[in-house]
Amino acid sequence: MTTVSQAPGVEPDGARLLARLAALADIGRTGSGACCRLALTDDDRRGRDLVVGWMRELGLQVSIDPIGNVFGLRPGRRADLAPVMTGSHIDTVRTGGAYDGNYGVLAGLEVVAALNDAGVSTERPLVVAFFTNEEGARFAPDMLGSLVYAGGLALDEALATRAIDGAVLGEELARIGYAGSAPLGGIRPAAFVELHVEQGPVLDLEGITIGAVESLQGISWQQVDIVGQSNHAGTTPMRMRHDAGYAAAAVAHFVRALTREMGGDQVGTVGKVDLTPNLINVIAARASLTVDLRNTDEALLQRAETRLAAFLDELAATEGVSISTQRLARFEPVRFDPGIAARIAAQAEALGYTHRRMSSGAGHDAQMLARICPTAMIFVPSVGGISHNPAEHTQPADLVAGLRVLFATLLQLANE
Ligand code: HGY
Ligand code: MN
Ligand code: MN
Ligand code: MN
Repeated sequence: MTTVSQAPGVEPDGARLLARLAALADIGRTGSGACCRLALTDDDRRGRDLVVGWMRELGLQVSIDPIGNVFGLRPGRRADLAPVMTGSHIDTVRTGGAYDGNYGVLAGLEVVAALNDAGVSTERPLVVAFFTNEEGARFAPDMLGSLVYAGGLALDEALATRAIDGAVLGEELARIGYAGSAPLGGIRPAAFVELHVEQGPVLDLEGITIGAVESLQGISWQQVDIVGQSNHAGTTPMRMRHDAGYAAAAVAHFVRALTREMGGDQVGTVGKVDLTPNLINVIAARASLTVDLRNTDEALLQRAETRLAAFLDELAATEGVSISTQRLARFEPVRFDPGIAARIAAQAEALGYTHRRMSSGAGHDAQMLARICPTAMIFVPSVGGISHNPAEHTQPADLVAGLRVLFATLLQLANE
């Protein structure tokens, strides 16, 4: 595969990227140093306004669709050709780091800035995008904006989604001024490449700079609601309890034991537990918790879901509580485009970076774009594999390496 640079001598500016990353990371900064811009909050709006401002400074044609996805288009020599798109998200979890999502969007803007500075045009238009509510931390499912864009979720159903704080998605979108009118799915890319920090330990442990991401594991999110009976913590004999707090803890223990028993790629997380009345001397009347199960193999993921359902039935009977579940997200494992993954690996090789093929443990907008066009991802190492944590860090040299591979890969695709 030829990897002759389409713009010899043109280099993206790593320092400019790092400066933009620092500026964006300051929006929604918490006392503990985290980056907190939950989807469609005022902090998310401030982050969106900053990035849209940069898009306009770069001369991009900005369009916003009805679910708040934002696209910045740089015309190519051939307006009749479908664009090459890159991008990610800028909403964060509550304990977000500086790079999750932000890095892919701002690296895309740096590719545009470098081409503008050098006066280099491309055959195809280039688009840099950021998608609404990738994290799914405030509104479920995750990757909601790119899922609607790819036709996997009806717009009206998405707009009616209720947040964990009770807000309605469509109302929040209008409130922050990002309920756009551009035709949904109006921009149909010829290819999509997402640059992202790995958020896991593989590249860092192996001392490898670039991941050419070929696949992404399946994701199952559900909410489990348990109704027991509040009672006095001191007077109620153990045999008479219907303890929703104990039942919630039993679910978390089961999920951990299930992952141990299944082994392989199976992971499971109970990340959110709310008890009512949540008081020291009251047996919990109700518990609401979330279970996140993931596996690279669809059949195994289904088996994990079935095992959990059977355990919940058994727990309800033995503890004398009622248990109901609600599916919050369910995505099958995704295989990305081998041709694009190969281009990424070849560009990394040509630029002299160590690289390997790999799968993604995290969900990404790319898994939705893969439904409508050839798609793959570029990973760079996360120090210690830490993410969704203010300690999230990637060495500047690795951030620049990912930027350079993205630059070369987009240029190659935009001139094919
Ligand atoms: O949960 C995920 O993997 C993604 O960050 N929303
Ligand atoms: Mn992300
Ligand atoms: Mn994330
Ligand atoms: Mn993600």
